[in-house]
Amino acid sequence: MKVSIYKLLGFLLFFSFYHCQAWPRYEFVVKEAPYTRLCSTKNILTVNCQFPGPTLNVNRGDTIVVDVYNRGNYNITIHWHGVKQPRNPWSDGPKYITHTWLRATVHGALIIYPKIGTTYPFPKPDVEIPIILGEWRKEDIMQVYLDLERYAGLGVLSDAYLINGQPGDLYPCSKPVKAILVDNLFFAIANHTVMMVGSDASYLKPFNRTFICLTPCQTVDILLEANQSPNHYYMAASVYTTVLPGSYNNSTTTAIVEYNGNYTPSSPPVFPYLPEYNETEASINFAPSFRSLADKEHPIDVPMEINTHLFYTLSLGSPCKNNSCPGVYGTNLPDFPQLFFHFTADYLPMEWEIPQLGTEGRVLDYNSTVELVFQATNLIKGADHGMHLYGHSFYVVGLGLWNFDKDKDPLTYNLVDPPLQNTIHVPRNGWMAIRFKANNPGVWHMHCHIDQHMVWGMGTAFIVKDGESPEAKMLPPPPDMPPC
Ligand SMILES: *[C@@H]1O[C@H](CO)[C@@H](O)[C@H](O)[C@H]1NC(C)=O
Ligand SMILES: *[C@@H]1O[C@H](CO)[C@@H](O)[C@H](O)[C@H]1NC(C)=O
Ligand SMILES: *[C@@H]1O[C@H](CO)[C@@H](O)[C@H](O)[C@H]1NC(C)=O
Ligand SMILES: *[C@@H]1O[C@H](CO)[C@@H](O)[C@H](O)[C@H]1NC(C)=O
Ligand SMILES: *[C@@H]1O[C@H](CO)[C@@H](O)[C@H](O)[C@H]1NC(C)=O
Ligand SMILES: *[C@@H]1O[C@H](CO)[C@@H](O)[C@H](O)[C@H]1NC(C)=O
Ligand SMILES: *[C@@H]1O[C@H](CO)[C@@H](O)[C@H](O)[C@H]1NC(C)=O
Ligand SMILES: *[C@@H]1O[C@H](CO)[C@@H](O)[C@H](O)[C@H]1NC(C)=O
Ligand SMILES: [Cu+2]
Repeated sequence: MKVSIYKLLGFLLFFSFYHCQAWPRYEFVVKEAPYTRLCSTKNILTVNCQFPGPTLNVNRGDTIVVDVYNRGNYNITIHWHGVKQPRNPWSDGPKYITHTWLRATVHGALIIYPKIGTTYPFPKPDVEIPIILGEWRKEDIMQVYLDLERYAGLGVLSDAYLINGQPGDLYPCSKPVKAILVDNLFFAIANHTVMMVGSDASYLKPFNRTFICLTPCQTVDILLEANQSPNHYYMAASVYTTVLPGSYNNSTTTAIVEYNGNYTPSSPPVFPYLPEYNETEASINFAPSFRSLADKEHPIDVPMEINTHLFYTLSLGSPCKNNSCPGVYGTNLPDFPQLFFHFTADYLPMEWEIPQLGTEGRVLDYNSTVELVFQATNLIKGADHGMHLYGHSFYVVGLGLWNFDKDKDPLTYNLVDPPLQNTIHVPRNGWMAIRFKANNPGVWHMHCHIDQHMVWGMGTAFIVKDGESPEAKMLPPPPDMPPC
């Protein structure tokens, strides 16, 4: 799984293929390769033996072809966040077809530059650097996953966090780096504010921050102005969590930003301020600043008339162990919880911690306009969640802490310039309201991107029906689609 922050800068003309008619073509060979981190070596699954995987640089509107050869031991699918798959739900990465834990090492950045002849809605950057925050476990990643599924335990803690595949010099056996799986991370660069200009492949109205907080697989575009005195500065990331010390890895990953020129760098480099692991305020004051550009060149299309209201609670509970959930799938996911209780109360009855097990999805008519409120609950002390929907990006129209109030909170919705996202951080004991138009036929997985939560069952699917016209119908499956 990946969390990537990339700065979209510069305009690179890599591709001579604009001169010929052929589409740019890339080859991804997925296979194992030995990698050493933290003094020990293990085989990990990689793309082209690279970890993180290769970066693809494309322009908006390009058609590219990626040939993927699987030389690994598991069946996989490859999927890109932020890229629409119109009418094509066949590369969706559901469980039993792909193993999401393999994302721990099979991930990379796709950088989309503006259409040729157009430019950014912000100052054109001089250089561009993808930064991928990740995690490292010394144990084999599939073993971690299988244990989690069999015993429904907590899983092993990460042994390190990574910036572009390296833990950084605060860890043993690690060199300074020049330049996720399960945790929310704070990230900062010493003495520099960063300007947020995009998230999940959509532009934002710029705003500045001295640190940011990302949920697994969230992507942001930040501009860094190199306006400080020439020196060496650490960039660093550490965990934000609501669990107790000892239940997470409190280590910090680093890389170093080096200015060019003749100077004597401070030793050690200047270290940034990162909030404490449990500073909820710091983790949630980020998302409310996200606003779409919502101007003539970058219009928004937020549904104003809603015909499908959904309210999904997010709770930790007792999952299906050893694939013991009944049935294949059904279409009876309730639109509302059977019981409305004080979701975020300090103490909740133990018996509510045991959920009904099921494999239910929700059917949506083509073009339905959906409002979905995620309400985090405090069952088993609650947790933060990183909700992700395939097939559709959605507008985040509202968010808050504590119980959603159906009478008051909708009055505070941002319907003017809400951000367009595909992965969102629903804070512990908070709620988030999203809107989208179900105009992409297919079966689309929706799940928490914190992988333990997903293994514990925090996921469902939207089954979006075909529309009337041929352009509103699902494409046929690929010929090599595995049978049921
Ligand atoms: C799941 O299966 C494994 C072996 O097949 C067994 O050891 C384990 O106890 C089972 N777990 C549960 C919760 O039934
Ligand atoms: C966190 O990571 C460090 C560095 O790898 C490791 O030494 C430490 O044991 C880990 N802590 C926990 C609680 O797992
Ligand atoms: C970084 O910021 C701190 C406090 O804001 C300041 O004391 C220090 O001189 C700065 N370091 C550099 C190298 O600019
Ligand atoms: C953000 O910081 C940049 C300098 O890095 C500055 O030019 C810009 O005006 C700031 N923007 C806001 C909204 O404060
Ligand atoms: C990190 O955790 C270890 C043990 O779990 C503890 O000894 C250490 O003081 C902690 N470090 C910080 C910075 O909290
Ligand atoms: C964070 O945890 C520390 C102890 O580890 C505690 O002293 C502090 O009050 C906590 N802060 C918040 C905001 O909960
Ligand atoms: C779906 O919505 C689009 C855009 O609003 C509209 O053009 C189309 O006719 C609608 N299709 C159906 C079947 O309602
Ligand atoms: C991969 O998929 C093929 C058919 O689609 C199946 O025969 C094979 O057993 C699968 N392999 C694994 C390791 O799941
Ligand atoms: Cu979750």
